[in-house]
Amino acid sequence: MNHPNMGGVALVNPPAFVKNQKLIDWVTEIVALTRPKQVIWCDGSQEEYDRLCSEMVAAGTMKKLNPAKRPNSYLANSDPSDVARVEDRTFICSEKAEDAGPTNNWIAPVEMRSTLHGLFTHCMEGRTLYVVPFSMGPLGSPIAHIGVELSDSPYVAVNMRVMTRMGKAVYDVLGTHGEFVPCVHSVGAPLPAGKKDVAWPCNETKYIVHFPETREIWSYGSGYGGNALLGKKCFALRIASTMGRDQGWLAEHMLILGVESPQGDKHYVAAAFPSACGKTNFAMLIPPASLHGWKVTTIGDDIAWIKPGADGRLYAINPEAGYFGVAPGTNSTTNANCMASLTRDTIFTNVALTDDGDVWWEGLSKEAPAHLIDWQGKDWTPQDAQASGRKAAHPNARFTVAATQNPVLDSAWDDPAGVPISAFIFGGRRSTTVPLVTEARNWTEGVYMAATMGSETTAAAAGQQGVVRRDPFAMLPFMGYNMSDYFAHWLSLGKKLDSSGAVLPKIFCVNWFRTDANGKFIWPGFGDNMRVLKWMLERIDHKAAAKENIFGLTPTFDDLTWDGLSFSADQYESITSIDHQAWQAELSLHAELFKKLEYNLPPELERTRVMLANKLAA
Ligand code: SAT
Ligand code: MN
Repeated sequence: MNHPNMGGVALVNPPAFVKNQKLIDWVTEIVALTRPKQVIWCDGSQEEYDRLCSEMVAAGTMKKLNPAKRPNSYLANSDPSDVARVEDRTFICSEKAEDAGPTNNWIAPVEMRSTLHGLFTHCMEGRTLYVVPFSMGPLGSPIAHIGVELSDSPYVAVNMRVMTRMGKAVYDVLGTHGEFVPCVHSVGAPLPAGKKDVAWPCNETKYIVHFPETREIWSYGSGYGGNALLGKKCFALRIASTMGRDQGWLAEHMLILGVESPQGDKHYVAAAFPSACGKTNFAMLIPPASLHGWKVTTIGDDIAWIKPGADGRLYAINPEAGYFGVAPGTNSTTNANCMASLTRDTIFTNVALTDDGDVWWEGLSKEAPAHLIDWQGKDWTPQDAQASGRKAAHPNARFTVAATQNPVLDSAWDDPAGVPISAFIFGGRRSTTVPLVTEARNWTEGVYMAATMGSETTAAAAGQQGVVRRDPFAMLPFMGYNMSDYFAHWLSLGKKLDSSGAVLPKIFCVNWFRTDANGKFIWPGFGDNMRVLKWMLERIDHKAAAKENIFGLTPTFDDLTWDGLSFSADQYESITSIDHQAWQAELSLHAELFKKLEYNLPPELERTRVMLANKLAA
């Protein structure tokens, strides 16, 4: 093979502001392995962002949208084979298989290192290696952690600038001896001299690899989302969860929102839902006009890092600085704050292009435009769609946008100390069985609810959609260690806080997604979820009633506020009823899960299951 760099390896050339020798040595080593044609040390400036975007426009990776419609915004279309996270290609390579546990793919580190060595050898040939320094969390905050991603994808570099605190200031925080999590990413598409590039390079072979003990991330073959923006799921969840286990904190797949009552009482809650179940919408919720005076503000929409404070309360930060949200279904009714965030300076991926140079996706407007270029670059009309069912936007199409563009961003979103959490909410997408809302009677019961959560799969991950799978804590695809050890970590944190005399956050379980006989959602959701949130806050402040049921505490119809919504007691019954047969089946699925997670499963959880089964049988 003819390597353009055969005669010599590209110059690493660190700029003067990079003073961390370990970083320079590591970049030198990866450059020698992957053989890029050049190295660019990103400074995170607007000038750099604009330049990389222009280069991608010239290369056909992105289109610039009409500046009169959507200033400084771009549309990228990925390869049709590279549109979502690849869970079956995601690996946790701990020394021992049992430390990855039965929910993760495990390969021994020595074996994986040798595979990666083969894959990464000369894999960046003909491409630029971008050094992308980023901070997860406010720069210099004691809760924040630094990562450096080496990527041959300019799309990754610009997305990381939006999604994290990225750039020169990170090198300053790193100083000469600061620690960082090394993240190596390649699209796996070397470009030997004379070979023409494609718009979205990637490789059929994909590996998303984590070494939890040495805190390293290696990603190969994909340029999309969580596979490639390594600060997000790979670092902020999989690696950070293991850091949290070792250091006594939590890294969770949770949005964080602030909610203020008309009297000015403010609480923060953190809510876990699987991917593409509406976390971004919930985090930016606009309360119905009939509930005037209630206000919701956003801290984060996807990930929370949570640490016990000196006062015994749990404090949360959003380690990210932007949103990588699902576009389809987003509109000014479902999420007006989101729509307001997307008016400029946004990167869209896999949505459709309108004839006047703007974007469109299913659900943006009732009527689709008469003609579009779909996410695969093909002509699209509503008539074609009707005949073939072909979508204009991919169901996992995304927007990347800075948090600072969110009109309801909470004033404490960037506070290095974090915000105190009053409640945790866990929710899955279940068309049957699980009621609208249940409050756990105690911490253990709450952990049980979270651990046994099920959800119907979505387009956020490659694979079959709409099948119920157990997704404990909405962390199934994001756990960096053994799931049972993680349950134990939650239980022991609760015990520790409780014995310190602290008031533990309440735990609730919700389901917005029950459907009627025609498969239509019964609960209006979106802004009306405020009705449930309001009840939760009143529970926290001892102002609302609840009724004991088999699984926990639930509001009766009269405990919720119905002003401005016509929703009957019968409808309420249809989303809160407990079907004994369905729950017997549900509990046997919990038993199946516990069987799978038997190794190190905390005995409290099985005890709770037996207690619930007995109540159900009584
Ligand atoms: O692709 S991402 O992992 O970033 C989005 C998601 O699945 O939540
Ligand atoms: Mn997510």
